[in-house]
Amino acid sequence: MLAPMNSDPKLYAILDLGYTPESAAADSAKSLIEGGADLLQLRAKNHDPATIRRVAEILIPLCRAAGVPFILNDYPTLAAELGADGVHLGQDDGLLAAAREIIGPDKIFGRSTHSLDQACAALSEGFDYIGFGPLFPTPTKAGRPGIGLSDIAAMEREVGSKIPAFCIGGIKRANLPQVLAAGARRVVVVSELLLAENVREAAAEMKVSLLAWTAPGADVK
Ligand code: TZP
Ligand code: MG
Repeated sequence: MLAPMNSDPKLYAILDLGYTPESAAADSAKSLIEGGADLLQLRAKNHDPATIRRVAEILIPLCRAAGVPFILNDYPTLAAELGADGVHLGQDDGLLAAAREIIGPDKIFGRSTHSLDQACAALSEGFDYIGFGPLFPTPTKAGRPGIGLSDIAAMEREVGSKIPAFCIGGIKRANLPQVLAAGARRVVVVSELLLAENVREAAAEMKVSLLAWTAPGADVK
């Protein structure tokens, strides 16, 4: 059964095979989920489809059991075959309509955006959520400059008020307060969690900060 996105997702974790070997994928995913990840994405750049399929088949039951949507980065056809809950598309990964045609309409579709204009375009196209960043340069997405924090508030007003908008890129426990103070309400985190000594505790720490800062009635700047 499809796991829907909860109504107020805060922490979107990516299990990136560039950081986590296949042998550790299940343990890392369990820790991310136990730590409070609201969505889990499998990101596997430069891995063969057989590996992606194998890892996805381990992660999907873990996500299902926890009611956490499983999102596949790229590969709409594979996402459809695997029964993923959704697919995440970059700017160069084609139109939403094409992915919908492949996977079906009732899934979760996310788009990476790198500017306010792209965020607005993804909203208009009909995406269910966006990623917005990278806020800071990050080795996880090497070669892409950080867009900084200055557009977060406008993006939240124009897009984040209508669909979940997750800030991404170089977000750590140490700079999360700064990101939240700039207006972010949701984040995607990769290396900070996957490289943490204790993945579950690192995720839980970030989730607590996100919930505390953005709780209804909280003094959100
Ligand atoms: N898209 C924009 S930044 C990024 C992606 C996939 C990587 C973020 O990774 P990290 O390790 O949390 O900086
Ligand atoms: Mg992509």
